[in-house]
Amino acid sequence: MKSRWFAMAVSFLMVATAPGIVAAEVIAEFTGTEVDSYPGMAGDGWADAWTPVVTRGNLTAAVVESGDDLGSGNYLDIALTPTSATQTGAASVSRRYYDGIELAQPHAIEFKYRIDEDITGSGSTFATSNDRYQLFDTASDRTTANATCSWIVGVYATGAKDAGYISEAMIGHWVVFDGTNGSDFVAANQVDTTLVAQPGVVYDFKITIDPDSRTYSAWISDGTATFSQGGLGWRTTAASVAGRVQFGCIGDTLADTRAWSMDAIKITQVPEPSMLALLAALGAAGALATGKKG
Ligand SMILES: [Ca+2]
Ligand SMILES: [Ca+2]
Repeated sequence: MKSRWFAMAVSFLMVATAPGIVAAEVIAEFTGTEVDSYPGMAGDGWADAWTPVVTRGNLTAAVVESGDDLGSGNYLDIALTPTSATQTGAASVSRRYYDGIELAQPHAIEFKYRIDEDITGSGSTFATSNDRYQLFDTASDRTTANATCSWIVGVYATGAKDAGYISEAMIGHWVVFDGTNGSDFVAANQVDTTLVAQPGVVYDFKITIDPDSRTYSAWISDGTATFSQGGLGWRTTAASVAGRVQFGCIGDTLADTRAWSMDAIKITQVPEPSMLALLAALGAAGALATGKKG
């Protein structure tokens, strides 16, 4: 009895840890290698280099070397200044992951992110519906979110409340989108994390995609306070995620400067809940069979 359970557990673990099922990791740490710099190049699970997307603006993106401000060595420092006095400027950096990550299977996207602009001070230019930070997945390289997004995380200004994008309580907070797979970008489809987006604070993110239910979970921490919620609906009607990580922003005047730092991007396949349950059941059965507790 004991040996049969042992053999089953061993064979199951061999399957579970086989290449392509659990093992893959796609990473951006800005270490300076050909693949892992900025803009970098295709390789190590990335389909291409980082793609800067800019509309009416100057985008600067530079690797800060040997800095440890975000807690993970080199990091990427980004800023946008609009170049039109009459129209909105916008920019993002975008990269597609594909190799080793099954987009149709659950996977997690982790990263560190810090806003480097005073968005709350009395002289702040972060004020209108066209001032925002937005992190998301879409079907094409874009500056900001649209209807093809699966997950969306953002920080919005007072004007976004007036435009109906967020509620008043969400102004200046981290906000996550909770759509209905074809839903509008309106306050009713947003969730207030209650985490204030504080300049200079490093936030850790973990977005976990569940393609079966076309939902995602969001976990955000400032090192002390944590937001965590699952079952967040995608915005897109698509059956699968696009497989992009995109970090974008908008500014609406020449006086605006959006600025942020980012690092430690890690995309991993995660075991399906059914697989975890099976592993747990095997572990419990194995413990019973060997007469051990715990
Ligand atoms: Ca790094
Ligand atoms: Ca502005």
